[in-house]
Amino acid sequence: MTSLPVDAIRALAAQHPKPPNVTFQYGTAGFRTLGNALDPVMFRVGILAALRSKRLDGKTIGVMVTASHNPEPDNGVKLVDPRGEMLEASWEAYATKLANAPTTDVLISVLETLVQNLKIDLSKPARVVYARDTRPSGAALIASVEDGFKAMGVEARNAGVTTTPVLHYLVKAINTKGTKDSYGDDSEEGYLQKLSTSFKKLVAGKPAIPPLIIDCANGVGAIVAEKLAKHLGDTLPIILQNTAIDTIGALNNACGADYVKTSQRLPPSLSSVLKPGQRACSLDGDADRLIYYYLDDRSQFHMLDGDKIAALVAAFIVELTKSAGLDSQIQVGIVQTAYANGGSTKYLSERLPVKCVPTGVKHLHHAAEHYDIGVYFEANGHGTVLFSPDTLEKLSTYQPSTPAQHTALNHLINLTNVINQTVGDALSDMLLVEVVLAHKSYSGIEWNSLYVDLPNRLVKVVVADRHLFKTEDAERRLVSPPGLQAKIDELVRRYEGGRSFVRPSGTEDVVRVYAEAAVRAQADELAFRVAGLVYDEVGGDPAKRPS
Ligand code: G16
Repeated sequence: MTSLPVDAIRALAAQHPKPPNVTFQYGTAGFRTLGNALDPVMFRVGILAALRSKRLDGKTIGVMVTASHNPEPDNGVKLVDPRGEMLEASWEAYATKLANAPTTDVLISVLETLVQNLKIDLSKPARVVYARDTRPSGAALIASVEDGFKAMGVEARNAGVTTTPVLHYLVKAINTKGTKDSYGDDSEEGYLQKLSTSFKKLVAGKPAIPPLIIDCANGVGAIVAEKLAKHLGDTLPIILQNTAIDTIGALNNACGADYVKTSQRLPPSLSSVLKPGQRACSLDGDADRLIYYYLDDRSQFHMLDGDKIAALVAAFIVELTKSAGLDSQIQVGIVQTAYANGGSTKYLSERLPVKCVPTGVKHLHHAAEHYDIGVYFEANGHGTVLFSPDTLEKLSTYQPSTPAQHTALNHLINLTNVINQTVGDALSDMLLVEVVLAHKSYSGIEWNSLYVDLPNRLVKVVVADRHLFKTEDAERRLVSPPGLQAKIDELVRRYEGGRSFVRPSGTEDVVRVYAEAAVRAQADELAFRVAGLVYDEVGGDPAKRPS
C-alpha cells in the first residue's frame, strides 16, 4: 500500500457511523463510555493502530478493549505502544480527532493529514495484537475494531479474552522476540510460566505460605488467576472468589479493587469467607489493580492499598540492593499521585526520593523511568516497579563478593522477572507482595504497621460538565472554575491535618473529591463539604447533590 486505502475505509466506515452530538475523548486510560456508544470509536481505533504500527516500522501495537474498574455497561479501548507501554501522549490527540470526525469524508481527510504530517510510510506493514475483557459488549466492539484492521490490511493477532496486563506483556514479548532483550514467550502461557517460575525461585526454602483469597471482581482476572493458581500449585495456595464472569451485572459490582478502595470495606461476598488474620486481595475488572486487606482478631477491616504496597516493596528492594553491595550504584525512587495518603508520603519521603505526578499510569510510568529502580503505585492499587536498562545490565554483569551478596543479587534478578514491568499488573503485583511477606515473615498486621494511614474519603460528584474543571500542580490545585480553589483552601484550613483536592475523572463522567484529616469524622466531613462546594459551583441534578 502506498496511499490510504480510501475505498476500503469508505465502505467499512459506512457501517460504523458517528452519531452527531457526542464527543469522545482519549482520557486517563483510553476512550471510555457506555459500551453501546463506542462502535464508531472502535473502528477508528483499528485504523489508528495500523497507522501507529506503520509509523514505527511495522512494530506490533496492542489494542485492549476494556473499561477496567468502570461499571459493566461501560466499555473502552486503549492502544499499547511497542515496549508494552501506554500510547505516546501526542497520539492521544490524534485518536481523539479521529474519533470525533463527523463524516467519512472528514475521517479520510483527518487520516490523510496525519499520514502527511507524521510522514507515515504506508508501504510498511501494520501489525497489531488485540484482546478484550469479559464485558457483554466486548465481542461486538472487537468486531468493529477488526473492521478497522480489515480496512487497513493489518496483520492482526487475536489474543482473545484476557487481562490488560497480559496484553501489555504480549506486545513487549512479540516486539522483543529473538532479540537479546527477549521479554518471554509471546503467549499467555509464556506469561504464566515467567511469573510462576521466578516466584517459585524467590520463595524457595521459605516456610509454607498460607492460602490467599483473591476476589476476582467477577471479571477476566478470574480466568487468568485460575491458570496461574495451577502453575503455582502448593507454592501459593489460592482461593478464588467472585469468579462469575457470565453473570450479567456482576462485574465490579460490590466487589473488586475499586469497590474496596473507595468504600474502604470488605466485599460483602467475602464476609463469610475471610477469617480473622487471613490475607485477601481484590483485583479490578481487567486485573491491573490490586488491593490487599485482612480482618484483625476483633474482625475489624484493614486495607493495604497501593501506597502500602509501594512502601512494602520499596523497602524490600532497598534492602536487597544493600545486601547485594549495590546500594551506592542503584538508586530506588518512588512515584505517587495526589491520592497518595499523607501518611505514606511522609514515611516514604523520609527514606527515598518521592515524586508526585498526575493520575494515570502513563504519567507514573514515565516518571519512574528516571530512577535506576522506580517503584510506582497509585493509591488505587495500580502500579509496578521498573528496572532501567542500565540497572538490568548491572545486575547481569555484577560479580558479588560474598555468598550473601550472591543470594541478594539472585533475588533482585528474579524480581525483575516476577514483576510485569510493562504496566500495573494485579497478579504479578500479588506475587511480588507474597514474596516480600514470605521473606519478611510478615502477616498483614506487620505490613500495615509500616506507617499509619491518615483517615481519608473519596467522593464522586456528578456535574453537568466535568470538563469545566482544570487542574495544576499534579492535580493538587484547581485553576478552573475560577475562585473555587480559594474556597476549598479556606475550608481545608479549618481541619487538623486537612488536605483536599478536586479533579475531573478521565474514565468516568464525574468529578472526584479527595480529602484527608487527622480523624475519620473530619475527613468524611471535609470530603462532603468540598463536594458540596463543587456541586454548588457548577450545578447538576439536585437528586445527586453529595450528602
Ligand atoms: C484507570 C487508570 C488509572 C487511574 C484510574 C482512575 O484505571 O489506568 O491510572 O488511576 O483509571 O482514573 P480517573 O480518576 O481519571 O477516572 P483503570 O483500572 O480503570 O484502568
